Amino acid sequence: MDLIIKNGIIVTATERFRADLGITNGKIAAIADSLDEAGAAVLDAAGKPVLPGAIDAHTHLAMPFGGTVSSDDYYTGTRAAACGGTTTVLDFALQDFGETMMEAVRRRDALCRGNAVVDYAFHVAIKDVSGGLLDSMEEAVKNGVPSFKVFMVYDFGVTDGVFYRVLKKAGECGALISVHAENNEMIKLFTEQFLKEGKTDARHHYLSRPEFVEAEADKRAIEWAKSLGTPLYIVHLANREGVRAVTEARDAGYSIYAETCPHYLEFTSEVYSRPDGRNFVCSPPIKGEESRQALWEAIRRGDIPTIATDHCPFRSDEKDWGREDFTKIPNGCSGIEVMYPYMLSAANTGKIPYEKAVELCASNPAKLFGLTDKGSIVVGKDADLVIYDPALPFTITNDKMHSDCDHTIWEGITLQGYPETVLSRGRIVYDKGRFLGEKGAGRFVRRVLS
Ligand code: DUC
Ligand code: ZN
Ligand code: ZN
Repeated sequence: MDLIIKNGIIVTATERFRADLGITNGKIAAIADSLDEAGAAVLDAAGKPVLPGAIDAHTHLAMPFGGTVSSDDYYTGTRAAACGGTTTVLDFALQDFGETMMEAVRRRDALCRGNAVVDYAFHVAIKDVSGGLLDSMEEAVKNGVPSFKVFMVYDFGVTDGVFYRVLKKAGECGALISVHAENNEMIKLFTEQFLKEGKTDARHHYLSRPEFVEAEADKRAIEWAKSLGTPLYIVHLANREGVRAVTEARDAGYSIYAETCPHYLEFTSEVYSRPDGRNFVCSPPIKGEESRQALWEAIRRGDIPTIATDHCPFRSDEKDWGREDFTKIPNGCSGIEVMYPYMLSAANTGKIPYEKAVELCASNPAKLFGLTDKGSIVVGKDADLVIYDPALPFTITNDKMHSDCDHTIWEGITLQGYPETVLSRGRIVYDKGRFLGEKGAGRFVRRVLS
C-alpha cells in the first residue's frame, strides 16, 4: 500500500462508517477496520469525514465569451477546483463551424493537456450540424465523449429544429444532451425595450430574463425529449416553474435530469440591486426567493440530482464594461472552488445529509456522465478523496481562493467546515490551505454511459 488514510469516517452516497482506506497506484486498494501500515505513508483523518472528490460537470475555463475570455485557464481553474475538493472537471469544447465533434474536443484538449491539475473531460457544445457534422456524434461517443450540449440563447445558440435533430441523434447513438434553456426571442425583446427606455443597470439583466423566460424554455425542451423518448439534462436550473416541470416529467417516468448551482441556492435576485450587482450577472440570472426555496426542496426530494458550478469568472474591469449598460457585462461568475465546501457546509449544518452532498456532487455526476472510475469510495475506483474538517469555520475571501480572478461573488460568506486535504488519484493536491498539486498531472478521462 502506498498510502493509508487512518481513522476516517468514510462517507458515500448511501452510508457512513469508520474505516481505514488504503491507496495503491492512485486507486482505492482496501477499505477495512484496520489496515497494516507497514511500508505505507499514513494520513491520520482523526475521526473526520473522508469523502469522494467532487465532480464539477459544468465549467467554462478559458472560454471566449462576452468580448473576452473567462479569466481561469485550464491550470488556474483546475488548481482552484483541487483546492475546493473538486477532483474532476467537465468543461465545454465549443464546436466551431465546419468542425466535427472530435475536432472540437482535440482543439480544446490541446489547451488543457499539460496544464490541468486534476482529471478532466469535455462535453461538446454543438453549433453546426450542417453537412454530415451531426453524424460525427457517433465517433465522439466511441472515443469516450458521450455528452453534448446545446444553447437556446447567445450567438452560438441553435434553432429549435437543430435542437430536435441533436436530441434525436443522441437517442440513436446513446449520448446525453444538456441544454441551456432560456427563450432567446423574449430576452431580445425585453432587452431592446429596456435599452430604449434608458434602463441599463445590472438589475435589468435580471428583468430582461424574468422567471418565465427560463421556465418556458425548460418546458419546451422537456416536451421534445419526451416526444423522442430521449434523456435530457437541463443545466443550471434556477426557476421554480422549471423545477415543477422537471418534477412532473420525472414523476411520469421520463429521464429528465436537472442540475443547479450553488449561486442559485445561496443568493436571490436582490444581489442585482447591490452596488457590485454586475459581478453577479450570469445567465440564467439568479431568481427570487421562491425559486431559491424550490431548488432546495427539489434537491431534498431528489428531483435535482446534481450540483455543478457554471464556473465562468471575469475580472472586475471586464464586468465594469457594463457599468452603464447591462448588455456589455460578460455573463458568468466563479464557483469551482466553493461548490463542494458550500454543499458540505449545508450538510454540516443539517440542511441536507452528508450522503446527499456526496450524491449531488460526486456519485450522481459520475453515473450520469459515465465517469466509471470516479465519484465513489469503492475498492478499484480512483483515489480522488477529500478529508473534511467539520470544525473549521471558513470565511470566503478572494485572497484565499486559487482562481485567476480579482474578486468572487462569495466574498464574506462563512462556511461551517472546510476541506482539510484533497487527493487526486492518491496524490495530495491540497493540504490545510496550501495548493500542492502539479500542473499537467490531470488526465483526460474517457467516458462510457451506462
Ligand atoms: N452563462 C453564464 O453566465 N456564463 C457562461 C455561459 C452561460 O451560459
Ligand atoms: Zn449556460
Ligand atoms: Zn454554462
